Amino acid sequence: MKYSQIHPPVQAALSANRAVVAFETSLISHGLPWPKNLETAQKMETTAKNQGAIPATVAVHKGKIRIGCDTLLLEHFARAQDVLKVGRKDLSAAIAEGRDGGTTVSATIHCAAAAGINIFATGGIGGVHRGGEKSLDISADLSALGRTAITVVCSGAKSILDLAKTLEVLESQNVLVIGFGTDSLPAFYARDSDLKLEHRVDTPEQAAEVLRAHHALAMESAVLVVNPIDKEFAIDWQDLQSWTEQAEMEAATECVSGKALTPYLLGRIGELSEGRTLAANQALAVGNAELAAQIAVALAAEGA
Ligand code: PSU
Ligand code: MN
Repeated sequence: MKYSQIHPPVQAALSANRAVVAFETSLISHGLPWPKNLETAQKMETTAKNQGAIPATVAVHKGKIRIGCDTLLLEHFARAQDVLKVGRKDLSAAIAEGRDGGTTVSATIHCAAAAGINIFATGGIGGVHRGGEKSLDISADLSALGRTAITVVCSGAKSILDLAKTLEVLESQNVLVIGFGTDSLPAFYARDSDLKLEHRVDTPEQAAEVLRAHHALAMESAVLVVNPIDKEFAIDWQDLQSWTEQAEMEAATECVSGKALTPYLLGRIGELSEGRTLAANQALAVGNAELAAQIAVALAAEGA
């Protein structure tokens, strides 16, 4: 295809109706620093393979959408400094300009679903920023989730956000949120928020059952399977709040806004926590890759 290229192992798995899990590249190019970013991307891919699924990391490379990256390309996106943060709306321009782009959740799910992939995993989705009712800084991830039939395995929305408002917008967007082994919304680096969920599953097979119904009903929106971070890596909510408030104040002083805000806050909180949030981000992203692969395998087993 002129605009996109499917990596041969991904194409083979799709043709044979075998399990495939999509991953994003913005997490690599904008979410985590070198070399933690490459290590995380590789661990996500290896973990998916160990569960019997084929990983398909999505990116824009020299103006072409890649569905699946080889090791060299992953390293390129982890090292390069001039990679565009590509949301869904930016895809067409990035292609026409021949750019390299790290795709966010909104762009990745669009490309993955178009290629026939029905599961995607990441760390945490974007959402409504604190004070979003005034700034209107609401991630394009939310509206994209409302109009893309795909399953997203994540640890909720990033803890730098207003999680209650994010959950409200997900509801308005018709996005089903299911707790995996939990009754409340995970808070990214922290295991728990005080926000209760209406739906819960405890096994990949139970999740696959919900997804079969979702597909049979031809739903056009996403299903969010929210998976808490491993206890061993979880960070205390109060610590997170104080780092986040400090990072928010510094962002305001330095006039950081728009696309640059999320990467700035994540980076600054990584420094303030002396790397603990980076280790946590890696652990939760790899945990989500594992669960997504298990669900994909369960779906493929009985034919989605
Ligand atoms: N998950 C992570 N780290 C990240 C992201 C997800 O663990 O950096 C990225 C995703 O690409 C998500 C984006 O779509 O952050 C949200 O950015 P914004 O708030 O600007 O929409
Ligand atoms: Mn934003």
